[in-house]
Order: sequence, then C-alpha cells, then structure tokens
Amino acid sequence: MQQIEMNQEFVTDRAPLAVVAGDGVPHAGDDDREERPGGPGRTDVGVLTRTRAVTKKPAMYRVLLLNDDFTPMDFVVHVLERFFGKNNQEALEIMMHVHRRGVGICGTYTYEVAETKVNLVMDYARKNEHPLQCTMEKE
Ligand code: TYC
Repeated sequence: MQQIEMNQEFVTDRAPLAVVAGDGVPHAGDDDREERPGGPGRTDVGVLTRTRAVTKKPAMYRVLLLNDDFTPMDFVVHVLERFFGKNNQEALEIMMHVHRRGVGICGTYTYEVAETKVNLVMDYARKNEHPLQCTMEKE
C-alpha cells in the first residue's frame, strides 16, 4: 500500500473521500421494505469510512533583525548568509535596510523554525560579543 507523506501537525480534521450510497439521510425513493444490509430502515449503510486529511496552512512568523550602533556590518552580512541562506548581495541589502530603517526581515518561517533561527542568531551574536538583536513576529 502506498504511504502518503503528510505533516500531521497541520492536519485539522478528516473528511470522507466519497460517499457511495446512503448518507444516513432518508431520500425520496428510499424504500425501507427493500432488503438492505443492516436490515430495513437502515439508510446509513454504504457510507465510506475512508477519509482524506483536511489541512490548513500553518501560521507563519517573520524573523527580524534590529539595528544597533555597535555590531559590525560584516558580522550582520555573515549572519544573514549563515543562518538565512542569503547570498552576499541579498545579505548586504537586508543589512543596509536594517542599518537605515532600524528593523528588517530575514525570512518567514513556521513557528519552530523561526524560534530556532532567533535562538541560533542570538547565541552566535553573544558568543562573538555583539549586541545584535534578533526577534520574531506573527505574519
Ligand atoms: N548599525 C550597525 C553599524 O553601523 C550595522 C548594523 C546593521 C547592526 C544591522 C545591526 O541588525 C543590524 N555598524
């Protein structure tokens, strides 16, 4: 049998794949005298119990860098390359945006990925004795 890969974290409900016959609701033309599996009067037989997952998009979070007067520009560019997969040009643009505007977006991620990146950046800045601040906010 084929295994379907799915992130169970975002499965919110199960919905019937299909209903072949009988949905539990009496319909015009239903003849309860007729022989049915389950006996006369049963209209809910034949409802498929196989379901498909009903998923919803996960909440997304922006990871932000804050400006300060002391962290070297080179270090911020390096952080953006190392933790956010930016190329040098992208990293330079984001760093300069933060430098000029005070705050900038490094990327947008699900909660746990965003939280991990914030912690990695904060630990890395601390180890290197820079006051760089990284935070996250819901999209
Ligand atoms: N303002 C810093 C400087 O002039 C550079 C800087 C940019 C610091 C972005 C933090 O998130 C930052 N050296």
